[in-house]
Amino acid sequence: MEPFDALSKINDNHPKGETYTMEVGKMFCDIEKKFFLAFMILGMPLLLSLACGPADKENGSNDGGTDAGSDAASDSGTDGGDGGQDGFWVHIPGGSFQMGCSPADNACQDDEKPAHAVNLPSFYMTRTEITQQKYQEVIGTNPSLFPNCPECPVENVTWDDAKAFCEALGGRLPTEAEWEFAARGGTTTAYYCGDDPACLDNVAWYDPNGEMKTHPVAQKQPNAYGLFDMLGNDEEWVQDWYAKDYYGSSPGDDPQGPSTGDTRMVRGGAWGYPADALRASYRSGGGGPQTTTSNYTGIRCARD
Ligand SMILES: [Ca+2]
Ligand SMILES: [Ca+2]
Repeated sequence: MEPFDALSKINDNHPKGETYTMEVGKMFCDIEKKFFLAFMILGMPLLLSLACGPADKENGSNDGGTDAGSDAASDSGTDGGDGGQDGFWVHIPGGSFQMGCSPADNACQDDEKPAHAVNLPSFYMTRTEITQQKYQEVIGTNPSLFPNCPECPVENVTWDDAKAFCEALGGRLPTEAEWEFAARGGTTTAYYCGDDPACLDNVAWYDPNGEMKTHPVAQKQPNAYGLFDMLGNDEEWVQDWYAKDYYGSSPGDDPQGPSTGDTRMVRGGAWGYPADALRASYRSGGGGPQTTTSNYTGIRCARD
């Protein structure tokens, strides 16, 4: 199956679809009106409208705080403890959990099943999404499409950019399993705030409250591990390749994802996504090839 066919199939599964930059022309022609407008607002190419015509309503859309890390570079790799309230890295204890479709979740897609036991050694995760300011400090540029917001998560980065950034901090991208374990924070509900999406307003920026843009990190309530914006704001690149049926054959111990694939995973949903796409088990195969960029997709790092 061609990768783009696979993505189209995934799109069919999702209430609002998932569209990413497979080919520039295809992406922008497929884009939902709202996403299209976001680009327009950002001063992105007027010429796209000329090239593609009006956004296609039928095609659905992209499904798509204080920077706790302002002093992050200095403690990267050295914080052996749990990290204080202000720590850049948060210690995530090892343990076992059920990865995939939550017991009371009726919105799960096929790729979230079967739920299966996963065991992970301890690791560290960044308390927040990587901010524009932090990215600028470390890499020397800020590729973000949302301007004038240094405390907002960096976006418009490829998977390769994300990987390179984390490695520059002495870390790496989290595996998909680490991401979900960290996001759940010991919970077994669809969202880490419960099974009712009404709880999301307290913890996440997403379509109903996101106002079509990213927001400074750590303004909403953190999860049980003290991680902010695991759901919403920007979705986050993870290490793994995407395979729809991977959960049927995933090893139980520290799974690393399929050995190869066409698209990389992103997790957590974003500022413009519906509640369904912020579920802890939700898998977006629409992260796209690792050269894809979007103003939905940013970075969170892990390390051993
Ligand atoms: Ca996020
Ligand atoms: Ca999916």
